Amino acid sequence: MKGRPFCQRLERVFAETPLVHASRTDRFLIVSDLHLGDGGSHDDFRPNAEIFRTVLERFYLPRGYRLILNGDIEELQRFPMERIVRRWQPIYRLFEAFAAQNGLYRIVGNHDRTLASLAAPPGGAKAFPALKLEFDRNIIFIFHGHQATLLMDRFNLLCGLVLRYIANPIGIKNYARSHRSKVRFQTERRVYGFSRDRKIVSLIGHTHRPLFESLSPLDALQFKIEQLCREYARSGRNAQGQLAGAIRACQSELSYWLTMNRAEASRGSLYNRDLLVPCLFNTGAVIGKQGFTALEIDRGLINLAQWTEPQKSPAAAGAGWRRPAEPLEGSDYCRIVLKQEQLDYIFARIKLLA
Ligand SMILES: [Mn+2]
Repeated sequence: MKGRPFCQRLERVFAETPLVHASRTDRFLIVSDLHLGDGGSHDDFRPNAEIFRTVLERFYLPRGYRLILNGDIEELQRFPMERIVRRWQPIYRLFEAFAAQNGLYRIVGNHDRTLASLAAPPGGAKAFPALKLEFDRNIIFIFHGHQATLLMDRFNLLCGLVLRYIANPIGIKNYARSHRSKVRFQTERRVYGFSRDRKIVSLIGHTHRPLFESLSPLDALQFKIEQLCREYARSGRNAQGQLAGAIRACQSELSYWLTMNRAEASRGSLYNRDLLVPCLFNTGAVIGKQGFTALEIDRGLINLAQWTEPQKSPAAAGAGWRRPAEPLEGSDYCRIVLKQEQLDYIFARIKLLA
């Protein structure tokens, strides 16, 4: 893989990114892909604007989290900056509050790439190509992810434009969808290989698909169901009733994630060829269909959190196999920790397995 253009590009970004030292008491919130627009019906951010603003202002800001915006914050391919800034004043004030109180880092994506040339983009932090967090010589490399598939993405954009303005036959639409899924798969596989070779953690966005320890929620649920079935076979009658309930809850959550990601349904895990190394994480997108996902680095732990309205997600029920959803006081929203692990344990496995 070394020597390929994408690899040289990632290598260069990696080498040029300065280290930010972090400690076991630090808290970081990492989000990506807000795609802020002009507030009109083509603005993808609009449906989640309220949940995003409320949760950041009432949960993460008062708890001292530093905010890392990992790319595609503004949708500059479709809207001019002035209109975005005018429409989303409350969001920019929130970014400024993080910058003033806790700390704010901005990383560019493919839809807001031009920000890197501004000395002070709106929100109060200069934008960089990437960020490296260092915990005792272990590195978490945070970047948007498009660098792994630049050319394919450009082709994808062209394809999208052709679809929007010129052609509309069903054949081409299906082709575009399968192409997008191929690009996403390739982005993940390339970044996975890059981080495994360097024995680091990479934390990306861009594909809009959450990943934790290199697994999607779908992969993780399938493993969980297998593990519960094994436990069921070993257990007595009393425990079996409870386990059967937990298995049913996992199954209903599995079908929820399948409807959320139809493209995923047709294909299995990305990494079944090798031993799985937990070196790739993805925040998912803020413009999710029912709430949003984010990664939290919380005093030595890393969490994949989902924020949603309780009635909208089967995971919120918990059903005896996962901690129950925590409501955010004074709002209709709740936080569900989908996955959680000790950073030390992740670094140790990468060192041993990669
Ligand atoms: Mn992107």
